[in-house]
Amino acid sequence: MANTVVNSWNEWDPLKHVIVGRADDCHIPPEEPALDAKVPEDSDMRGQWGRRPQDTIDRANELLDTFAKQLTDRGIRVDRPTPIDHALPATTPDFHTDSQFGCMPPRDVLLTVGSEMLEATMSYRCRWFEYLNYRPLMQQYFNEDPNFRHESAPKPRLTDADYHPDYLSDKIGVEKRLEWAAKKFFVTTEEEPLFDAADVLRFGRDLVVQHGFTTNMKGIEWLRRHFPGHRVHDVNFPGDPYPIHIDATFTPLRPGLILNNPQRRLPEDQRAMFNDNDWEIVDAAQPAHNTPPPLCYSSTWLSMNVLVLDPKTVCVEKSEVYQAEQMDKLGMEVVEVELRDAYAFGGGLHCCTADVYREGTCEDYFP
Ligand code: ABU
Repeated sequence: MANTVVNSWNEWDPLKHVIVGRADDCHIPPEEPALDAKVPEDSDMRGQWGRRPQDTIDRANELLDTFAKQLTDRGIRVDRPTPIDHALPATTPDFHTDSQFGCMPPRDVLLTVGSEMLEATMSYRCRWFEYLNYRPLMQQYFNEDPNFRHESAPKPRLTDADYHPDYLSDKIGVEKRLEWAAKKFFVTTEEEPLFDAADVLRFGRDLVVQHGFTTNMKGIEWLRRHFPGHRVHDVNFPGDPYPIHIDATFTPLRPGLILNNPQRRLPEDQRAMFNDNDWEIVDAAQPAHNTPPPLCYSSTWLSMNVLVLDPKTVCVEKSEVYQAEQMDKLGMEVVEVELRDAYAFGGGLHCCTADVYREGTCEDYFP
C-alpha cells in the first residue's frame, strides 16, 4: 500500500507530521521596498542589517529544538530544513540584494493543500531563494510518497515595478497607512502574481487568502486557477497598518470557531460565508506584551499565532497568559511552548512550522 506522507487540508485536524524552522545563520536583510514597508517607523530595526548576533541565534535554536521535542514527544514526526548560506547575496537578472533572510519561518514559504506542497512566489527579494532550504525535504517526500505533488509557483521578477514608491518613505505614519489599507493600497503592485504561503488559511474546500503587503490580487487569482477544486476567497483587514500574513489576525481553532484580532476585524461584508454556516468569530485575547522583542518584524499579536494540534489541543506561547486563559475558556487543552526569544526570527508557533500531515480529508465546511 502506498505510503502517504503529505496530507493536510485545514488548520486543525490532528497533526502527525510537521516542519519546524531553524534560526541558523539568520540575517536581517538590507533595505528593500517590500521589507521596509513592514518595519514600523519607530522600530529598532530601521537602518540595521547583517547577520543576527550569534547568542540570539543560539537561543532561538534552543527554543525551536525544545518545541520540536515537545511535538515529537506527542508522537508527531518533526522534520527540519537544511540551511543554505544566507550570507550570500541574492542576484537575478532583475535585482540584487546583499543577503538573504534565513530558514525561519517555513509557514511563509510552503503551502500544503492535500497531497501538494506549493512553494510560494514570495514578495521580498531577500526571500527569493528561501525554498532551497526545504528542497532536501521535498526530495525526501517525493521519494517516500508516490502521490506527493511538489509544486513551485512562478518565480516573480521583483523589479521596482512590483512596489509602489509611495511606501518607500520612512515617514508615512500609521494614520496614512491605515487610510491606504482601507483603500487596499498596499506596497505591492499588480505587476505579476505575488503571494506568501502564510497569507493563506485552509478550511477544506475553501482557501481564505489575505490581500495585503505580501500577497496581491494577481497572486490570489493565481491560487484560484491553481486549485480549481477549491473556492478561493480574498479577505483584507483594514485595521492593520502593516498587513503581512494572516496568521496573527485570523486563527481558526476548529470547525465553527475562529479567533479574530480585535484591532483587525474582518469587515462585515466579508463575513457571509462564516455567518451563513454558523461559524463563530470571536475577538482574540489581548497580548501579554506591550512591545515585540528586540529586532523583531512582527507585532505583539503573535500572541494569537498558535499551532492547533487537534480540535481540542493548541500550542500557545508560554508568556501569553491571556491567550492561554481564553483557549481554556473555549474548551481547548493548552500546551505551553516557550518561543518569545525566537519571535525576531520571523514569527510565532504557527509561523515557525509548516504542515506535512494532518489526519482527515477535504471537507466542505461552507456548503
Ligand atoms: N508573520 C505574522 C506577523 C503578523 C504581525 O506582525 O502581526
